[in-house]
Amino acid sequence: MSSPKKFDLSVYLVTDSSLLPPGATLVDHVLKAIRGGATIVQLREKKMATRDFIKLGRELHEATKPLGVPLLINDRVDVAVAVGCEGIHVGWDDCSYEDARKLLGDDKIIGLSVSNKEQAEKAAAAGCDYIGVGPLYATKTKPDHSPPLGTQGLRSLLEYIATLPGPEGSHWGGAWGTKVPAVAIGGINLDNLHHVMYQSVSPQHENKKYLSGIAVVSAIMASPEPEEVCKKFRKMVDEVPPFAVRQSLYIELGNAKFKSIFQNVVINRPIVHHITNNVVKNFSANVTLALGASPIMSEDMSEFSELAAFKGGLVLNMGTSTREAQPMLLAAVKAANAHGNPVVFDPVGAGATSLRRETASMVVGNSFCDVIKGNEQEIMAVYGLDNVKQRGVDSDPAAAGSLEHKITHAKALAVRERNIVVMTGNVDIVTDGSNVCLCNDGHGFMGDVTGTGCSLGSVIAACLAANPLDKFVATCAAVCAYSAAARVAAGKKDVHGPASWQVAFLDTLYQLRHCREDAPQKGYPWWESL
Ligand code: 3NM
Ligand code: MG
Repeated sequence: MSSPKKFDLSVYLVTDSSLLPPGATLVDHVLKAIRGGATIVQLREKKMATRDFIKLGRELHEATKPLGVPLLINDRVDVAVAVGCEGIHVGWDDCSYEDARKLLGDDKIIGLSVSNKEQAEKAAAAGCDYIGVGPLYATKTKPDHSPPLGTQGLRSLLEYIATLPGPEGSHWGGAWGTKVPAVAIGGINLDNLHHVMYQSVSPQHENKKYLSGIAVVSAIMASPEPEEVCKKFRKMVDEVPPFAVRQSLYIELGNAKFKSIFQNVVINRPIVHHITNNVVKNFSANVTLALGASPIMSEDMSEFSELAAFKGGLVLNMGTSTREAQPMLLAAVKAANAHGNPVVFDPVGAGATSLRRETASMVVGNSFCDVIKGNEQEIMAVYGLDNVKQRGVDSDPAAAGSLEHKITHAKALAVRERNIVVMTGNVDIVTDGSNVCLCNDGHGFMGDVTGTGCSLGSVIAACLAANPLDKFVATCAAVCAYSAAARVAAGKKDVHGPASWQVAFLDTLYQLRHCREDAPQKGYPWWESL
């Protein structure tokens, strides 16, 4: 029986000498990577003659051994035996785990690749020392790779792995799945590392399985600065990502708290960067201004990073988006993520066309969205259910389920994404996966004025940006106050239809900013109806 081994998978460097920048040599490059923080190295040379492979392995092992960084060999047990290094990594066309164990003995590290449930089961039955799960994203580094898992596929595979007991009587004690160290591999770079680590686990899920680290080829091997890159990888693997601001420990709802959320908008005047559809740009900008926040509409990638450096938030609404715009949308979210600015994603019509599905899945799969806001059909489309029915961008009432059914779906998406989901409808649902806040219907005029649904995204983004430690409450306050303002506006005496209501609605939202603790309640009656 093999025993548990001590090794650190935080930054797992897999080599590929064909990617080295001009003038670099493999051993020197790997040493620089180790100096930067690479914790384990796999020598992966697919095209090298056996004798050269062994020679290179020996040379590399001489360098890594004194540093205490394990060296593993890809595919080739014979090379590992000759080199005398710490272990191997094998896939399903290579030497089997059992044969490799026989050849290497109990002390060596043996890792297996896992890309699906079936391989996970086999790896569990073998009780291997660690697993490499991938490919996470499509990657040119491994031309023959299986279909990419994406963060969602990775998460569900990890959750499945967590349920696998492992071999009977082994040192894993029937808990191989929760204990076995796992790294993700495939297309991982400094740009996506944070959300890969953060979203690979759903904290509320009972079969929790965390990644121990990430495995990287090109982002390190092709870099002219392997030490710098590894330093960043090492730091980022352990840190809490900038977008993952903690929720305060207790959740306080109620009028006083809600008022302070809006007061903070006026005090902080966050910049709300909008990438939104052409129909609602003007209205959304006015709604943002009414609250005391500062709207900016930009669709030029070259300024996203500068915009994200301001204290603010991002509204990403894919309403009239095009295929060509996809990289631009993603760049905006990435810039916001990198600065910790909250992102409100509005997957307008997500289930209606394949372009919209694709755009939504690209955004959700490659970035972190603090809030996903949509109607029931859109939320279900993002969740990936097959039976999503959508007519244009309006929900199909015939497909709508009970409130309980809606809450279940909204929660499931929030759990999966580790974020907040707002499902709009007759009753608006706000959930972070465990807490649920229900807000009553706004007013019928909302359906008669275009942009009222989309501009809720602006209000949420402004509230989140101004209240970063209270994301859930800020979202609840935004959603509740928005519908309350719609009702209050409809009751104003000069309101006779959608046009006059729209004007009164902006006025009512504007009044939210004057709502101070010490202000007389008279004149601000919507607070009483929250
Ligand atoms: N194995 P990069 S993906 C070696 O899915 C390897 O098992 C994979 O390279 C798997 O970091 C992969 O350059 C290549 O994308 C990863
Ligand atoms: Mg292999």
